[in-house]
Formats: sequence, C-alpha cells, structure tokens
Amino acid sequence: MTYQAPAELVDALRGANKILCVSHINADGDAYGSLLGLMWMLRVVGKQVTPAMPDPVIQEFEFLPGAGEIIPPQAVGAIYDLIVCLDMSSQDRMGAVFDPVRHAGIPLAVIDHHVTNTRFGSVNWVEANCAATCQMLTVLADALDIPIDRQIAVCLLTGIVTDTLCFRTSNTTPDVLEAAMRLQRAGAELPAIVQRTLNRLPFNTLRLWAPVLARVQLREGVVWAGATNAELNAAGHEDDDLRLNSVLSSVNEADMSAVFTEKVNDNGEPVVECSFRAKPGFNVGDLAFRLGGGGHAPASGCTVPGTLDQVIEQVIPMMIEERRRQLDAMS
Ligand SMILES: [Mn+2]
Repeated sequence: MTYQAPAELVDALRGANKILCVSHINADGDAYGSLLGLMWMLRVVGKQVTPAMPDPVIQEFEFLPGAGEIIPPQAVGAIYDLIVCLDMSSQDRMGAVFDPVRHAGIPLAVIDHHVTNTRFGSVNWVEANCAATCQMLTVLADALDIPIDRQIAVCLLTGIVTDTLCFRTSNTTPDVLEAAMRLQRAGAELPAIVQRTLNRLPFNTLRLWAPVLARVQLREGVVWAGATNAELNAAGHEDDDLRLNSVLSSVNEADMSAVFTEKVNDNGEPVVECSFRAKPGFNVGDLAFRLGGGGHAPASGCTVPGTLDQVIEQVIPMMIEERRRQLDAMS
C-alpha cells in the first residue's frame, strides 16, 4: 500500500513560514522523533520552526538531534502561521502548549496514526495503518521534495523503532521495514537507537518490579499490575514508565494486559495512568477511548481519576467484559 500526504497539508506547510510543531503529553519515542524529524525537514526548505512539548524532555530522548531546542509551554509565543500537531489523537494532548485564546485563528495541521484520532485540525492527515507518525513523515518528505539527511533519519527511525517495539508489533508491515531501511541508509544507526531506547532499564525500575509483581493478577485472560505513587517515590523512579508492558503482554495465559501507574495531578488529586496491550486478534483501543484516552487495537492508554485500587476496580471488570465480547464475536 502506498500512502500519500494530502495536498491541503502539503500546501499548508509550503504556505507557512513561522511554524510551531508540538507533540503530546507523556511523550514517547514517536512523539519526540516526529516532532524533531519534522523540524529538521521543514528547516531544510527554509521554514522558521519552533518545537514545543507540554512536559520537560525525558532523559531517554535527549540524544535526539535538536532535543535541546524543545521549548516548554510557558516559552511558546502567540503568533505562528501554522501549528503542526504530531502523533496526537486529540487536541487536549497538547497540554498547556496550546492556548485556545492566544492561539485562536491559527490553523492546526494534524499528522497522526491513531485510529481514535478526533480530526480536530483544520487539516487532518490520519493513517491508522501506519505503525508510527515517523513512518508518515518519510512519505511527507517525498511530497515536499525534502532529502532525508542523517539528522532527520535518526529522529524518524527512533519513532518507528519505539512504536513497533523494534519491528515486533502486528502493524509492522513491509512498508514499515522499507521506511526503516531507507532511514538506516540515510545514516541512522539502528543498533544505537535500540540501545538508547528499548534496551534500557534503570536499576530503580527493576527494584520497583518486586513489590509490583508481588501483586500481579490474572483473571479470565486479563493480566494486570500497578504501582502506587508512594512506591514510585520511594524507588526514586526516574521516569514514569514501569516498563512492564512487554513483560505482562507476553504472559501465555493472557489475551489482554494492563499496567497502572498512580500519580498526583496538579490539583493534588490521585490519578492513574493506564497502559493496555492486546494480543493479535484482540483490541484495547476502544476501551481506552471509552475511558477518555486513545490508542490502537494492540496498544492504548488513558488517565483515570482515583487511587490505584479504585481505578483497578473500575477498569479490570470493563476489560474482562471487553475480552468476553471480543471472544464471542470471534466464535
Ligand atoms: Mn505514535
């Protein structure tokens, strides 16, 4: 299958000079990779590009070329010709970067691969069959006649590697491999990117697994585990990812898995970040969407108000019900 960037998007990018690029809260490799990859691409054709993120840059992605240029919400200006929203399924995922009053009237261009995308932009390019937003940007580079240099390639390959868990997800099509091959030929080093992103586990995170895995549960093909905010703080946890998703999603007896991380929001109230995975043939995308989040059939997430216990009590029965429904539909 060949993908094509819509003409309205290409025109919007060509016609703009001062461009704000933004990606989502709780950013991952595809968020950083697409943000910085597009920045370098548009600079090749002389655009004035500012990259912004709602949260501080996490250490894991500081190696990406241009990461030091990412500005926080309070440094974002008011006057841009275009705001490009990357890897973002809904407008609220821009966090405080986007101010509906200050930024009123500025067109939004959405480039995303989430099937749950709400198409909130003035121009929307959503390719739910693409494995990463970074994969879409290789297509956009051609539409804009931008040669992919090493900097661009490193950013884009990082997004593809992280979103496909190194070419292991069910959406790793020949197109994904072709895009990756092209980026590697352009100078991106696959082993170095894998080493810096997927193959890393802080010792504090490993230690946190002990109490968390002691409470792991399996019921009707659903496996789950979660960490309280107190446990996260006590462990001196350096990022917010428990890195347990791939462990739980490999459990033979489970078709769906969930990892819960309890946090405290800006109002001092407990909220729980939920991260879901489904085995091929199962879908956790709809569940996350109903809980106010988003994602894809094999992987999705949401943030639910409440303590760890409250949220598990609310979400797990929904998940079990969802799996039953999907099993029924299969038979
Ligand atoms: Mn993505």
